[in-house]
Amino acid sequence: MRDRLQKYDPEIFDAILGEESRQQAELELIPSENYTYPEVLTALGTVFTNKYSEGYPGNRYYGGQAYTDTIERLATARARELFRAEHVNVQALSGAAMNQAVYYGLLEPGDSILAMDLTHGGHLTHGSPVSHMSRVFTFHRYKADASGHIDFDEVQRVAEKVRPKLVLCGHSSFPRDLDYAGFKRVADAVGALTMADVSHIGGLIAGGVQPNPLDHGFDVVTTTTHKSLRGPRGGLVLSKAEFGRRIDKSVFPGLQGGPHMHTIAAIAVALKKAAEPEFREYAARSVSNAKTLAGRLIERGADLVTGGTDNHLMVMNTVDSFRLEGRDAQQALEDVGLATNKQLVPDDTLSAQRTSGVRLGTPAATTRGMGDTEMIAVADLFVRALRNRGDAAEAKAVRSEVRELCARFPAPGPLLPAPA
Ligand code: DSN
Repeated sequence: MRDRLQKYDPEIFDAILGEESRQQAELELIPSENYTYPEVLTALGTVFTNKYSEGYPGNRYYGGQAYTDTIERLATARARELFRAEHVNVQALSGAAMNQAVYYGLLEPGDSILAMDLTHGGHLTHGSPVSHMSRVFTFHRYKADASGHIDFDEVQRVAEKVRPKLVLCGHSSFPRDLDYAGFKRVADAVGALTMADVSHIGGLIAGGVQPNPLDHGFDVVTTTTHKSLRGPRGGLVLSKAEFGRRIDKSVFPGLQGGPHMHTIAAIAVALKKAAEPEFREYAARSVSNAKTLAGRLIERGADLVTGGTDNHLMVMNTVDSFRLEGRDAQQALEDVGLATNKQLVPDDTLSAQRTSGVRLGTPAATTRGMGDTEMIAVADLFVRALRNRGDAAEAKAVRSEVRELCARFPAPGPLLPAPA
């Protein structure tokens, strides 16, 4: 099959090879990225991509659904069991779509949502002014203090003032555990629904190393499937049974047409993997690796937001640590084969294009099989790259050590060639 693509479209084929080689030779430290399983890649590249399946199992608009129904039923059953959810929707095409589906399904335009401040770890789809969601719903904010603690008396004061219909927690750059019981208390006091977007830590919850908001009585939990969960790109909406019908209708026909059945097949495979005992070890190691990486970075003089991490990610203030804007730090790290992303720090005074920090995490390095020893080595390479920015000989030496480390811990995937 690869031969046919190579012959027919060498430009695309070469780009695929280039990306395979890049992923193999560079170390992925962006906390939202991962290397998925070969079995997931196989399921993605199947004839399910040919099929239209609007509707839900047993109730579709087109014929020929015997096998699509099988995979969607398996995917939903596996997710229900893994996350102890009463209802699951597996059709959202991405994280943005899954969150929109919840807002539109459970709220009315103009309703208020109380969500985390974006520079403190919230997400674009939690009401960033540049997101269409902020034109439809009214977002209000809460923050964490410098240690990552959220003052629930203050959250409650804001909630009593703005009377939100939905209290939303969850993050894309917050390195600390969340107190779900605290959010639930605030929501109950003002009669609001509760939603947690656990996209970053979905795999850590599935692996049993982070609390599950559903166990604390949350109404809705959303998670993407391609981050710590190691599946294909997609979104799950997990909820109490009473909200299932409204959420399903909101996903289809409210927001989307035909679901991507090849992705749903691949999500089902990833969920089967996540239920295996090895996945619990993987999740635990992602967290222990992050703690080791954070500890070593701090020892080497780095300033981490909240002073460390409880999960798989950390945010480094690169201006305070290395007198470098996030944008420049990201570039210096990329030059040596360490992939991170520039990141706003709490109450950042720089723009999102410049930023005062970078975000890094361990899910992908952990998938490669790396442990504490490698995390210490990575922290040291990281610091060398930033301290010696502009020194070409040092950058070359660091790059070569990163490559050597990556070659010893190959990323999974049947199609990946060894790095040059
Ligand atoms: N882009 C994802 C992340 O990096 O956290 C969230 O959408």
